[in-house]
Amino acid sequence: GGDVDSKDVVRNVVLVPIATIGCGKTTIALALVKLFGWGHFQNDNVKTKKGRGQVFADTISSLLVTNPVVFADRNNHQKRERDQLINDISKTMPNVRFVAIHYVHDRANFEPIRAATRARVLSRGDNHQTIQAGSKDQGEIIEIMEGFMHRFQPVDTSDAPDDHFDLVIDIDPTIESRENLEVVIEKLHSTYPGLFRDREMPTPSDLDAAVQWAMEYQPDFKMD
Ligand code: IDP
Repeated sequence: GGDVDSKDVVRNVVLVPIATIGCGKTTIALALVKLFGWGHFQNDNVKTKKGRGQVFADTISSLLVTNPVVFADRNNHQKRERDQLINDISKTMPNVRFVAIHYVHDRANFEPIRAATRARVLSRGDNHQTIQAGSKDQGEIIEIMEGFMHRFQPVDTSDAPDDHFDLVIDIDPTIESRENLEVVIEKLHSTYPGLFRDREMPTPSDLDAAVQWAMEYQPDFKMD
């Protein structure tokens, strides 16, 4: 919210992915970090057991002090999680714009989504924040992924909490992260040109390189 026109927004933007495991959230987040130096925090780096949601939200709020845009990297696949994140951040930072990065999950498209996300997660061994594929059997991983698919609640801006989103960017979990990254940057640029002021926009080969770098990045924290 806030009274400032979108065109004049230069900071305090939180990117909220709405996704399931293997959609490419972390890949896009890391590519944005590489291209623009924005902030990024992964839920699995919250090392406490109690009050994890609050710690996650507080970390995003604190990153907004030094980063104009912060990527809140968790699935946020249920309205309850979106509500908690938006409320807890808004308590400490009243003028934040929340942007949904909505990996659209139509029921009719579940089979292609399963095929794409499973292929990514199962083929990449230990390179994942939530699932270290090497440490679990495939059936177990698929069950965890199915749980997220089953609980997924699409964005509905006609009602709370999703009516708090300033912008919803729909992307497709079955296509390459390179293409989704381009859609995200184009939408952000057209809605909030002030976030990109005083800088050259990345070229197609910059986008290629950023996604390549993101896919080679190894997470530094493992859950056991
Ligand atoms: P998530 O954060 O939504 O769970 P990521 O960790 O970004 O998903 O991606 C899951 C796996 O798929 C990672 O190993 C990542 O490197 C890989 N990946 C992401 N996007 C692509 C793509 O466009 N093509 C091939 N592999 C990809």
